Amino acid sequence: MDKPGLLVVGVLPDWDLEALAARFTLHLLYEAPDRAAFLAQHGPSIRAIATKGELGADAAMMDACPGAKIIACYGVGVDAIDLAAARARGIAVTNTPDVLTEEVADMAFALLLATARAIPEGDAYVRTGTWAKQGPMRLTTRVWGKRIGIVGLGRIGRAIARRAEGFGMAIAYSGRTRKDVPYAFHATPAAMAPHVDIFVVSAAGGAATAGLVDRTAIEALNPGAIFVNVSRGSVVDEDALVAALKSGRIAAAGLDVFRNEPAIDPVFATFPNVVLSPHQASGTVETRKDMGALMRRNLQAHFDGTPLPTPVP
Ligand code: 8YV
Repeated sequence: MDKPGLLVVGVLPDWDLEALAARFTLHLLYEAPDRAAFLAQHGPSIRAIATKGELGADAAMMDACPGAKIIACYGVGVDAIDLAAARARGIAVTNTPDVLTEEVADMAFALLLATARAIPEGDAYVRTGTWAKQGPMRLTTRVWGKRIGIVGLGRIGRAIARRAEGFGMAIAYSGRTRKDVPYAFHATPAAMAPHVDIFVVSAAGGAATAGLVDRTAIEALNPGAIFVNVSRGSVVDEDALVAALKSGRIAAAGLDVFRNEPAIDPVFATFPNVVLSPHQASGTVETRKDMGALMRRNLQAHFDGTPLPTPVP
């Protein structure tokens, strides 16, 4: 019997492609020079779509693959998938929650430490021989014991908070609802901003949070604050963030996500006090293997007619 067609929207590790190829005929959209022509040619044989957090799936893709009744996302964020269009077409959507939570929280702390303690600057200082020529480097900023504010206390936000506890920090969070946690609650990022030294964005992306960290919130940050984003570029007013960096009002930023990835605003690369990361928070071998396995379990369950392990409601 022919294997069902699987549209692979973005690059996946070889170990995933090999495992998927055992069950599906793979159609690699990311290798197609002409997406529309590729979808017109292969769409009719596609029975499932494998996409990624940052790539998603739009209504046109769904219409080009009318036999696809599942979109399995390799990532927790489904903001780039047109969920209303999927629902209207009776297409199930799954994602990969939990398996990447701790990894993304690690990245938030990596960016926080890298910015506050100027790790890239120190690395260059040693590497270029400046240390030997000029002596000690400039002093940096303390992390432990500081006040941290987390925008979005979901799974990832809570994992960041757990790490912050280990650093002896005073923890605050903003979100739609107050949670049963011993941390200070603020209804909005703008209300939280004046009370923290370190501001970490970990809210889910999508229309509901677009521009949530607005100009008011960024202008309310304390002088010398450190800004970290491991969620989505869309959550932050990037122009306001750039203005705060240009004016020197905030000390530094550690950014894993941006608007217009991967062709991000080149201004970010001009700031010596910004640590840049290429949307890599879940990008360890261990976690990506877990994400791939969970995505495949969802696809398998769909074709077996058993309950999906992690459906998106
Ligand atoms: C990406 C992410 O999916 O989980 C998410 O929402 O943004 C990431 O984990 C990952 O980069 C795979 O492309």
